[in-house]
Amino acid sequence: MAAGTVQRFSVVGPVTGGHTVLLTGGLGGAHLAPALARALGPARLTVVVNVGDDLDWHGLRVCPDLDTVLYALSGRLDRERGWGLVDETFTVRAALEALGAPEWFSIGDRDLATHLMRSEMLGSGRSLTVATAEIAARLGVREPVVVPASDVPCPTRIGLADGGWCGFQEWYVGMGATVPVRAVECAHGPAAPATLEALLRADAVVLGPSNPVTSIGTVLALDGVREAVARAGTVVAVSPVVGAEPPTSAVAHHTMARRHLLAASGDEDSVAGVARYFARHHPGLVGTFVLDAGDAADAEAVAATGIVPELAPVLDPDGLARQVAAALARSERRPAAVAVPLAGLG
Ligand code: FO1
Repeated sequence: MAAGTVQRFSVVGPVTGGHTVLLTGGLGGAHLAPALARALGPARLTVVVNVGDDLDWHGLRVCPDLDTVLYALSGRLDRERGWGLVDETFTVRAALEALGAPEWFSIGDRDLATHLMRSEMLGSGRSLTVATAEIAARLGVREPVVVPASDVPCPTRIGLADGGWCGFQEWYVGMGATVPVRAVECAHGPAAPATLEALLRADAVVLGPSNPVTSIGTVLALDGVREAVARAGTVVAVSPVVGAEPPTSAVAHHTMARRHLLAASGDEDSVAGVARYFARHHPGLVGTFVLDAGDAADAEAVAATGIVPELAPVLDPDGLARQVAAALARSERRPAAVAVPLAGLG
């Protein structure tokens, strides 16, 4: 558009339908998905989960983020650890170790049943979307619908500061996320059809309080996802950083990882740093950035990115979900953000 030209818009139509997609990683999804389902009504929510952290372990497909979200929705997540099942035992792990197997990745005995069942279903030709729906149903999670971002393996690769490359879990668990990162390679692959369908019928997308690079960025990197998210009109991101409170032990590992991963692209691990990350890497995508009420001093720096800051009690899942739901309802009442230039009117 030439400088000085007045751009006029006609509103295409009101936002209707009220379906929301939560796009998330594991721990952020575990924090927000159950509460957002309560706030919106579970039938009005679809949870799209990152698969970039997935790995093959002793021939089994392990999907940490999907399982963390499903275990949270079924009330079985070990919330202190932040992954796996409550009241878990590790007998198989100890037996594997005794046989000389690499011991850096721990699979619990009951968690193992999930991976066995999923791998069997994938082996018999079912897609990860179908396998996830089956496992969800068996865990008693019928709604919200939980879908993997992709049906095909799209593993995130980590470029280490010393020059080598490794898989995400090798770095995150194997190296304790302590080794500085030079680059992050998000796989470009096909999004699961169910993910694209959910996004295309969504009025709003919430980017969960997950790692912006390896949980959200990995999903946005899949074919067609970024465009489908933008089409939803309302995009609300929740800050994974809460500066006002020291992180709990489950969150501390994620915090260290996030610092290294953001540093790889020259971004800062702070409330405003994450907003700047979205503004820089996904310009124009995020409309509202929800930050913790205790971090109100950062709101101005968030606003400087062009994204509207909104304060909420981020550490209280139900308070956060109510605030996110209110922000979505406000945007639904406004005329649609979708606008087209009216040619010929100057
Ligand atoms: N995280 C760890 O720190 N150590 C582990 O041994 C580990 C095993 C594991 C097994 C199944 C699962 O679903 C998750 C597991 N996680 C473990 C968590 C996982 O590596 C990360 O939290 C996520 O991938 C990062 O979002």
